[in-house]
Amino acid sequence: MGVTVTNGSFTQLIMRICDKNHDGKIGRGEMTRVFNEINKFKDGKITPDELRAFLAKDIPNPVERELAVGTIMGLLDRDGSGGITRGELRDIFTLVDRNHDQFITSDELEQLLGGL
Ligand SMILES: [Ca+2]
Ligand SMILES: [Ca+2]
Repeated sequence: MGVTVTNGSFTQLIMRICDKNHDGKIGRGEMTRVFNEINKFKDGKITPDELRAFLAKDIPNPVERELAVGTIMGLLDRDGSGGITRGELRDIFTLVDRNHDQFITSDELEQLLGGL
C-alpha cells in the first residue's frame, strides 16, 4: 500500500521532516520553514536536485530516494515546470487540509498518499 521507505511509511517520513514542533500536525509556518531548508539557492523554486540532496539523510537508499523525489515532484509540481514554487506548495496545502483547520495531519496526508 502506498509508497514505502525502509524506515517507515512515506507519510511518517513527511511528518518527521515537516512537523518541527512535534505536535502531530503540519502548519503553514512549518511548511514554509521546510521549503526554505530545501530551497538552498533561495530562488523560490525547489528542484529535483535540491530534493534529492535534502532527502539523502532520511532516505539513504538511492532507489527509494528516487521514487520519493518522483512522487513529490509529481504531486507538487502542478504545472510541470520541473520545480516546486511557493504557490504550488500553498495550493497543495489547501488541497490536503481537507477540514480547513489550517493544519495537515497524518490522516490527511495518508488520504493524499494512500492512493499512490
Ligand atoms: Ca507541527
Ligand atoms: Ca487539516
